[in-house]
Amino acid sequence: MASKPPAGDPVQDAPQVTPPQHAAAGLPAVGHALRMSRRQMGVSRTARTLLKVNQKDGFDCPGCAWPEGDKRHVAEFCENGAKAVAEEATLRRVTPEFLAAHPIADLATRSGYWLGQQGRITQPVYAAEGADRYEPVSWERAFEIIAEELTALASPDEAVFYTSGRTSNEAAFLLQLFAREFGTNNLPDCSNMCHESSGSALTETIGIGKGSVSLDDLHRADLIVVAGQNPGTNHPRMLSALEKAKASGARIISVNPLPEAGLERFRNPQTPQGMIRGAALTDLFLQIRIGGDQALFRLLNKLILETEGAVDEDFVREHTHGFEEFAAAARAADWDETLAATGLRRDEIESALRMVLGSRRTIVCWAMGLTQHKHSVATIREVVNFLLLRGDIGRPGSGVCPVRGHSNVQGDRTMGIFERPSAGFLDALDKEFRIVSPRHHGLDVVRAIQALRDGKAKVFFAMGGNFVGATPDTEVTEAAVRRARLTVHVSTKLNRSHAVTGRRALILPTLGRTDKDVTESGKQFVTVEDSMGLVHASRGNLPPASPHLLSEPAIVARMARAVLGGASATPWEEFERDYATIRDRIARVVPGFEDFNARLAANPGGFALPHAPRDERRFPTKTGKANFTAAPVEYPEVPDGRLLLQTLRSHDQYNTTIYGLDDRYRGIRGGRRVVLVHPEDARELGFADGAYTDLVSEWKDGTERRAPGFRVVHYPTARGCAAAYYPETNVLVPLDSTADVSNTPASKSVVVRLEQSPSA
Ligand SMILES: Nc1nc2c(c(=O)[nH]1)N[C@H]1C(S)=C(S)[C@@H](COP(=O)(O)OP(=O)(O)OC[C@H]3O[C@@H](n4cnc5c(=O)[nH]c(N)nc54)[C@H](O)[C@@H]3O)O[C@H]1N2
Ligand SMILES: Nc1nc2c(c(=O)[nH]1)N[C@H]1C(S)=C(S)[C@@H](COP(=O)(O)OP(=O)(O)OC[C@H]3O[C@@H](n4cnc5c(=O)[nH]c(N)nc54)[C@H](O)[C@@H]3O)O[C@H]1N2
Ligand SMILES: [Mo]
Repeated sequence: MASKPPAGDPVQDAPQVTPPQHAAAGLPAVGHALRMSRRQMGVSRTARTLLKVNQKDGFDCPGCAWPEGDKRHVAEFCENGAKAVAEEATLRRVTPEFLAAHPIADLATRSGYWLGQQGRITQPVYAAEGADRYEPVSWERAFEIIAEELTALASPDEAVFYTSGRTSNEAAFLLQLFAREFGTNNLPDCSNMCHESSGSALTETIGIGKGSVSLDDLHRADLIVVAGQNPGTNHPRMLSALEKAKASGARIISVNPLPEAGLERFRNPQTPQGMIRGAALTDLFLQIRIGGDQALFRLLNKLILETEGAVDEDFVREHTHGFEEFAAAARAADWDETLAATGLRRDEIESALRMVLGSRRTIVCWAMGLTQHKHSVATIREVVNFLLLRGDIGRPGSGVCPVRGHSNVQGDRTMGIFERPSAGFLDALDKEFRIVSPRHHGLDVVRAIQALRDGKAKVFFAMGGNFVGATPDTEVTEAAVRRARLTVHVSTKLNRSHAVTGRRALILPTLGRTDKDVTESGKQFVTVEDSMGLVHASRGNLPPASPHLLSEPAIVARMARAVLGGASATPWEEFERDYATIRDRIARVVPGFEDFNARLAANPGGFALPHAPRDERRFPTKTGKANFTAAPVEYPEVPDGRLLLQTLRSHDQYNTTIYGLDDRYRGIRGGRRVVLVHPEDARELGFADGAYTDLVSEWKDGTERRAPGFRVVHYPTARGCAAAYYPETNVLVPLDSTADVSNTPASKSVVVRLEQSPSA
């Protein structure tokens, strides 16, 4: 299997390489953001829009899920937030004329970057069976087509409803309600590829699948461990929190195979001294081998157990379960094995231990570097063991901090976007709407692809996102989606998924976060939940990209009426007219949202959802306690002559949305087909810096997958490891290579060999 760079694309991929930087943000970042914004939006729209980002009367930044502090700056956004806003608020437009001139086969030759640059989609469009291009269609007809296909299914479980994490609470609540009234729990979401491993591990060990810290906790911590995360690019506003924590004496350990500029030094663009000098952030950099984290935390746990007085015995006795079994496993941890698994030196781990023992309040933050491996759930359980040992959950200044991706991915899950909902949630939903939700589990992302591939799923509906662009095993996935009878994408911008269609295909254009949303009953707002469980309103203020757009809640409501017709007693029309009526129902179904509308009105900055472990050291697990666990230690085995590849984000992208071709902090410009390899490994494998290679992944069933034409960059990553950008490398990730328990694609551990490109 091989994937070629897109052929019809005028954008040249010609990477230029300079040494990586050692600090993030500062003046260049601000300038870069404003240039990109002006190019997309012009000067006055840029000013009008950016001043509303993350303000109490403005909209929630469509970038990451990092929370806003209570004292907001006039400019409460970061470089990459500004890029996310510009991408959505752009003045460029994809019109029916554009789609008439570009058949679907032509769109399929274009890169994601080119597709995104064409602008906002302005009208609903349809590709009929056998048609070679999209044509305008009325909204009414579009919903009829969906109804035709959904009602023709042999079972509701032949339909799949995917959600990406930008969808508001209101739209997400309606979508899951519709799916369940229709009769399926097939509600996969981007979370299945993202923090599912965190959710699985945390639910089992502390009883709730969300982080336990607030911004204030971060500011008060003694020690912050940042493992498997690149906040300088993906959560830039987190750097301000780390800077503040450091100023009050916190220390920071970074655990990462790459030295990431943002974690080294931060030049805060919101303070004059920050712009000039900046603050050093990392005190200890543990340059770990990919996948070595479970071994590292296991050994630290053993060392804590062996240190007199280091364990918080009162906490362990009163609040935890399973200590003995865990302690026996931890005591068996082996130095040599750990050094081999992590690639670290003994003195580095000893320094880390000293910092841990010297801290009374420790927080561990993590993202995709911990969640996208085969043994990710076991790794995060070990992180929980580490915090439980010292009583670091449910105490100010300490706790677990999985840093979420999409701006409302956490809220969507809270609203019931989940293929394995709890019985309690479904009972409440059924009671409120007098329906009978299916109780059997639905399909997650990987299982949905398998079902499409095997002809068991026939209608694919996506509320946002870029399903074929973001999922693994691109060729398998694209072939699977092409088998569908109908594909429907609710989207703001064009992407790869619009070029990979079922027998019939619809694109339904929708309002984004920045767009004003006015219905018969007046101006509407929506709500979101950030990474720390704070719920707040989001109000767009720009005239919509086109008069033909519908909001996401309106699209779900109209689809529901078309599909369910008189069989549904749910007041879909009322929901479409007035989102407050949706919130009234959320208040009665979802715990923590009691008096939702009133609390929003009383708290313009938002309110915090309850979190039993954080608030009262209560752990709603099966044992009623916080659970220690004792999984065997795992780490990836890499055959000789092979590298372990992680697929990650550049500085100029938001997942599959490519803003530009630079990865400034890593010193890469003008191209994305690069592979970062340690100079010694590259030399051993016979690749000079600047040589071109194909990446060939090897999977245990003997299959190989190829991504051709990557420029080798000699780069200071951990030995034996390599890094290249997603989504170009998704073609290398086997569909069956997933995390145990969470089933998340293992896109951070792909065994590859380098093969000289025939063309080079
Ligand atoms: N600007 C921007 N912001 C974003 C996004 C974006 O694409 N662009 N995406 C959003 C989304 S959906 C998400 S989920 C987050 C993603 O945020 P991140 O998780 O920061 O994103 P990645 O680029 O995948 O980076 C993974 C990091 O983990 C490290 N890593 C890889 N493997 C390992 C390992 O085995 N162990 C350790 N300790 N570290 C490892 C990598 O070197 C890298 O620093 O960001 C969100 N915010
Ligand atoms: N190899 C590899 N694969 C990965 C990852 C990785 O690290 N490596 N990361 C994974 C992760 S963490 C995630 S979260 C997924 C992301 O998977 P997705 O969420 O599916 O992908 P995105 O690229 O964020 O989706 C972008 C599209 O969303 C649409 N969109 C943007 N705003 C809106 C809106 O307001 N409403 C609607 N309806 N549509 C909108 C636009 O059409 C845009 O093209 O990818 C995963 N895939
Ligand atoms: Mo994500």
